[in-house]
Order: sequence, then structure tokens, then C-alpha cells
Amino acid sequence: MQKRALAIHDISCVGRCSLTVALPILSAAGVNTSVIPTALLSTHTGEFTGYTHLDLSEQLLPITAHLATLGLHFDAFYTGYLANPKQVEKVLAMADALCDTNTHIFVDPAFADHGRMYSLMNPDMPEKMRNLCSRARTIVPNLTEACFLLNEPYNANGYDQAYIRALAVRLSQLGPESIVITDISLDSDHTGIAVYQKSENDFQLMFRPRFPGVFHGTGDVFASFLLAALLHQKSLTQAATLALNCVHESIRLTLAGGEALRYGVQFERVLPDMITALAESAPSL
Ligand code: PXL
Repeated sequence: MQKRALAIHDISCVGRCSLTVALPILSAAGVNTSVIPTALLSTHTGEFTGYTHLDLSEQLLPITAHLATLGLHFDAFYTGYLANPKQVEKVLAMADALCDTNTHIFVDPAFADHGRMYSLMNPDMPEKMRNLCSRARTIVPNLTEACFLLNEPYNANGYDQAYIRALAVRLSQLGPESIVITDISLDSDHTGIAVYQKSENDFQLMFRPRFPGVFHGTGDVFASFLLAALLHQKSLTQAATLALNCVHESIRLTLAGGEALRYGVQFERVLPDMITALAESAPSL
């Protein structure tokens, strides 16, 4: 049976993040993907100025009420960028209305990076987002978001494996079974992820050589590849490896192509490889 996902993120018209990333990646993975947009922006807020911003909070519950009448089963309920902390409460109500016990609630906190909250974010977001993370089966914070969620000071570097493992364990104590923390660096030449599965008490770090630069939207690209692989019944380790490789390759192609980095990464060029890897029983990607 074809899998069905519901992606709840903003639409940034230009800049490759949120729904313009989640939808193509999940669709290419063969997942029937519905969307509920949380906000409409002309671009993401990372490296642009003068962007427009329309908060779609008032639409969330009416859209949900209608969709709930359709009696659909969603295999995944995938949340990303929310326009304000109050939307978190609405998203929890949406989960009540649209999820069943088999729905994989997959949360990308998507409110901060590089030690700071995103430009339009309200300071109450971390506390509210903690409630949504508690409800999730899988969460994919970057290191900044992990620190905000746990009220920990953020260190860009100067931490060790034991520190990251402790963060992952504490995040799992909020509720989720699977934790993937992105943007981990134990040395300046590598960047990677921490993967923790609570029921197995299994913790792994995975690294790739670091490319110089700030790559917008890669958290969204990573999360979407990860969910695509999990919906193909890959293990957490397999899915995280595939997603890390796909993001690494997207960045490599972007740098080789010379496109300005604020336009995001060229994940489109990796989709054929993703499709091949998803079809393998032990993905080589
Ligand atoms: O990629 C995360 C993201 C999503 N949506 C909007 C953003 C950002 C990051 O800056 O600004 C609107």
C-alpha cells in the first residue's frame, strides 16, 4: 500500500526549504504527501531581507476539521517550521484529529540554528516546541535546537561524544523513541549527526568531511530524506546514513554548480540516487 504523509511547514516561495523541499522528496520516494501550510513567505528568513510573511494560523484548524471528515489514515505526521508558539497548540490539536496509533509523528523543531533563533521566532517557541516533541516518535533537532529544548547553553564546539550522548538521552526522556541531532562537530574538518534509539539504548555518531559555508534548508532536506527512508521501513541507522549521504551529495553538487548558497542546496539532483537507495534492501547510499 502506498504510504501517506501530512507535511505541516511553511511555504517559502524561493530558497529551498520547508514544503518546497518536503513535498518533492517525499513524492519522489513514492509517498502520497498532503500539506497544511503554516505560513507563506516570499523567501526563507536566513539570508534574505525584505521578505513577506503571512501567518496562516487561522487556517490550521478549519483545514484540519475538513480533512478529519475524510477519514484518511496518515502514516506520517511531519511538522517543521511553525510561525509562532501558539501554532504548537494548534498542531497538537491537529494531531489529535488526524493521527491514529499507527501514525508516525515526526517533528523537526525548525526554530533555530547556529546558536540563535530564526529571525521571526518568538522566545516562547522552545518551551512550546518541547510539548510537540513529547508527542513525537522521532525528532530531528539541530544542535542549537537541542540546547534550546533542554535549556542548555549552546557551544558551537568544545564538546565531546559523552556530552552529545547525554543531550540525546535527555531529549528521549521528553518522550520520543528516536532522536537525530544534526550539525555535530567534534573537529573542524568534519560535520555530522548523532543518532539515538531509546528502546535499544543505541547511540551512534556519523560524520562526513565538512564543506565550507552556511547551507540553508539542509535541516529540512535532511529531515525529509530521513522520513522518506523510514517510511520505506529502513532502520533508523540505515535511514540516517542515507539522509546524511544525500545531504552531503546535495551540498557537493551545489558548490560545484556555483549557485548562491542562500537559494538552498540542489537536492533535486540527488533524487534519482535516493530512489535507487530506497529500493535496495541494504542501501549503499
Ligand atoms: O529551513 C528552516 C526554515 C524554514 N522556514 C523558514 C525559515 C527557515 C530558516 O531560516 O526562515 C521561513
